[in-house]
Amino acid sequence: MDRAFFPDVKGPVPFAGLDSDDPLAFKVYEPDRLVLGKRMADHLRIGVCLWHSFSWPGSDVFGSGTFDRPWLDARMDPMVGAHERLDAAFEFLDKLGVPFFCFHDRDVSPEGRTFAETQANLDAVVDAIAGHMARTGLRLLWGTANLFSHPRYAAGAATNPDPEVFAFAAAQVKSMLEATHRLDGANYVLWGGREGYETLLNTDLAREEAQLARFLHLVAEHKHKIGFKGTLLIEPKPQEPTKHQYDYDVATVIGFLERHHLEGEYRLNLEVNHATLAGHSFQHEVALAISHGMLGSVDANRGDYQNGWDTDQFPNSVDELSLAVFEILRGGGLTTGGFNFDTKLRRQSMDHDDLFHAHIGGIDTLAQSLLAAAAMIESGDLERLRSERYAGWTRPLGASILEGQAGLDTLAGRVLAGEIDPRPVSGRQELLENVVNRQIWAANRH
Ligand SMILES: [Mn+2]
Repeated sequence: MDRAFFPDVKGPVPFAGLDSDDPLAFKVYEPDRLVLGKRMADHLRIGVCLWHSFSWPGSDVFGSGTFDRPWLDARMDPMVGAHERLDAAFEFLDKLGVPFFCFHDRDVSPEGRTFAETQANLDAVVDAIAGHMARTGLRLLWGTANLFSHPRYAAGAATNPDPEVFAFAAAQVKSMLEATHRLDGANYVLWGGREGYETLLNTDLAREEAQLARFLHLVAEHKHKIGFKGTLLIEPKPQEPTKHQYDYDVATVIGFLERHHLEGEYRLNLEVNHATLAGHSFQHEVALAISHGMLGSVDANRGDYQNGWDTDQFPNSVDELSLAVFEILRGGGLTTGGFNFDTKLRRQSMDHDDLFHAHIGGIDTLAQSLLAAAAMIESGDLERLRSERYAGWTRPLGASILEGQAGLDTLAGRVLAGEIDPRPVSGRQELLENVVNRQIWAANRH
């Protein structure tokens, strides 16, 4: 495209502070601001996805696209469209001023009549992406392969009853893993796509689990073979598009990985709304992943509590997100991961600038959550109260139990002798909730 797709935005979007009423300025996100001794941008490592924002026309199951995305026009040569899309996407990324982006193979590059043609299309598009990256300084947070849109994947990819589909998916992941390596991606994500089932009447659960484990071993082997240093990530989700997705939630995926000796090769990409759909808080999923050393990256898009599907909305609640960011900071922060906006505009948000308003608001929500979480860490109140709660386990009785010196006989004998007579103590939940709120409300004073 010769002309700008977002002519009304000069870019990069500036930081203007809370007193500014400029809708095209950040109110909180200030990339170079130091938080706990580290740049805000380096804490958050924000990325934008190319699929929902540039490859989705705003369609839903009841209606066709509402967005102006000229490169999606079916009458256009798909490779011409692919390049136009990249021009618009990198104009957006560059003007927004974020460091990272993410993409699926099929969302940037069309499928050809043969796999060889598909591969040639992807190679050409990856060449163009490399050029845009060199020009703008943008980096790839992660790449992934779309193993769910084409009809061949209707019954899953790795878990398909037909091994030819498994083989086709393997070829596609090999290709996209190598493209991600070439673009120096920080991670590679395997989202479960359609790895799940619609009905148990035609499904062999044990067989499908074994197939999925084999697939993930093949991917890890190829990663080492080509020397890719990024992190392999699995993204838990409980349902949609299938009735039951195998990567249900953090606990399920960790159990699966350990059962198949894959826990050393994979970490988790956690999405806010996938936690909601699984019946968990996002804080729970983050805390559980961190407690197992398995947190990889975050998809910051949220759902809607009044419905049960994946709305992929932009984050807008500091109250909720700050608790998850607190867990991340307490766990040492993100390493190769980041906060990706796997987010969709609402279907009526059809102005070009709506894409900016959505991302600016989401990024400011993340930045404010970071400030609140950092204040919770700095005050030390939460850590101190939690440590006090478990203090008995550092004293002789607790230590003797954990170290295996005290069996049931010993413990029962001491209880019988009246040496041990525990008194209930307060969990102080409301006090703790007040501590959190005070830090959220005060975070901007620092
Ligand atoms: Mn996601």
